[in-house]
Amino acid sequence: MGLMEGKRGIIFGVANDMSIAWGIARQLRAEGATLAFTYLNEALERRVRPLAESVDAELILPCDVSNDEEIEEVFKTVGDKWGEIDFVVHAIAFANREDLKHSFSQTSREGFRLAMDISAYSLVAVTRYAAPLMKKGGSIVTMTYLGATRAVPNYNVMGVAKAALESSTRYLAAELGEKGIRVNAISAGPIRTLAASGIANFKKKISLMDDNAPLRRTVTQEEVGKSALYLLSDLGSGVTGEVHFVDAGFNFVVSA
Ligand code: 0WD
Repeated sequence: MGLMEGKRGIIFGVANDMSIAWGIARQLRAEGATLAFTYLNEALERRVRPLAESVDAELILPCDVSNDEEIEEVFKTVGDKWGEIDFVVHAIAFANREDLKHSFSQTSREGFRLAMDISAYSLVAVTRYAAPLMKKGGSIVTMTYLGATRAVPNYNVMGVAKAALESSTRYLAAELGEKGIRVNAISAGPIRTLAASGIANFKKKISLMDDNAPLRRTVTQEEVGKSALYLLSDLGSGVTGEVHFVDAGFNFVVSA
């Protein structure tokens, strides 16, 4: 019997087959989870729908997480169909490209607000609607990066948003622990995805891993998926409020 047999949950953040959320979804499905997916807009629906159908998704729903009504609607639809859920994957981030290109002090007020809203606040909003459906407890996983705690070149406003996301993870875990709901973040090494293409010199981040990470390489979507499986299944039952590094050990190396 699979680790996720009988568990149902929602995956936020698949944009295409390179997405980290897709790597997580495949691991969960392989262990028997029943899945729902959200997509940001119609353009992405064309990519997400066939992927979701290939893992027998029961629901494929639109959701722009900058809009509370859309988040509420997702959980209403899921609640009507399933009654309860066991897990949520939050793998969403956004910042204006200009705000990732120029120097950090040039970040606009609106760009700062936008990055915080979509990349950090959305976890709070999603959790608010998810928690009432986690009637037997549950597990929520979000995605972060080392740039939350260190000033990583070019990560800029996204690093600040990830710091807020990691702190939100701890506050949500502290609040929801008594309901048996766990909230954790995975800090992944650099992986080539659509979102990563917005970070200047991203290739250099990968080559730094090849030269300096203890495993002498970066990590894969599949490896992030395996750690998410641990945190979302009963294997992670004693773990909450953590930032779990899946970065080939780079976190403890002083970068060159
Ligand atoms: O190296 C990397 N790729 C790392 C990514 C290292 C460590 C962490 N992460 C994080 C990202 O910051 C993000 O939180 O992992 C998460 C997933 O990112 P990803 O898999 O790298 O990127 P991608 O495949 O682009 O998925 C992120 C998706 C969006 O894609 P685009 O590229 O269209 O912005 O987040 C979704 C969207 O599908 N998204 C939204 N979903 C709902 N509402 C919104 C929104 N407003 N904005 C973006």
